[in-house]
Amino acid sequence: HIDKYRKQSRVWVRETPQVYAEITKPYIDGEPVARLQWVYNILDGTSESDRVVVADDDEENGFVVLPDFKWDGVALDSLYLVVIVRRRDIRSLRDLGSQHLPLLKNIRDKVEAAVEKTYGVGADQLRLYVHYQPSYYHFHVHVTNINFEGKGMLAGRAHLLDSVIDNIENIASDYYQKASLSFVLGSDDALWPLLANKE
Ligand code: M7G
Repeated sequence: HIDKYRKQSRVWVRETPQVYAEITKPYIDGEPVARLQWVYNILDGTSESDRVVVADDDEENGFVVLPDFKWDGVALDSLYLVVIVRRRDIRSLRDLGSQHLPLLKNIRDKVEAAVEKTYGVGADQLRLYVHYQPSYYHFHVHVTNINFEGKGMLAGRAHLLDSVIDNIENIASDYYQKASLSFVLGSDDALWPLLANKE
């Protein structure tokens, strides 16, 4: 976490589907499963079970919502929750297709309703988005108050859940397999030696 905010060299990377297939995907597939242990502990209920805001137990379309580490749990203006999906086969935005629309819409509908009920913050006060690249390759959605502004929502990293749903539903079901996705890469990132200064 500290590494992320340290001064480091940064480059803009445009990841074509070919670069994803040849470089990024093999890297993701080779990541040690142990990096996701904290996620599995939350899904199994062995950690943070007392902090769960709302959970849906459906194996395909279910998820667990809890306060993100980045939130103090008190100041609603900086409300920050993380939605972790139950299924373990979606590594990132790149894997999403029309078969996941029920999951994505389920998250949008139920999380908005639960946040209103639990915190009194309405759906029109929330920003729901996913990161590409994320730090952890198990699909999750960030939920923040629109008044909260942080590096995590900069263009080139944050993809709005509304737009993700719309792109898949109305543009192409394989939108995220065909798109070139651009992001900033830092020299401390594990992908740096693989993706920086290519071409
Ligand atoms: P990300 O987009 O993969 O990476 O989001 P980022 O950290 O660069 O934004 C993962 C999110 O999960 C971040 O918002 C983290 O703060 C949050 N997070 C990470 N861990 C290890 C935990 C945890 O153990 N518990 C909770 N509640 N949140 C975590």
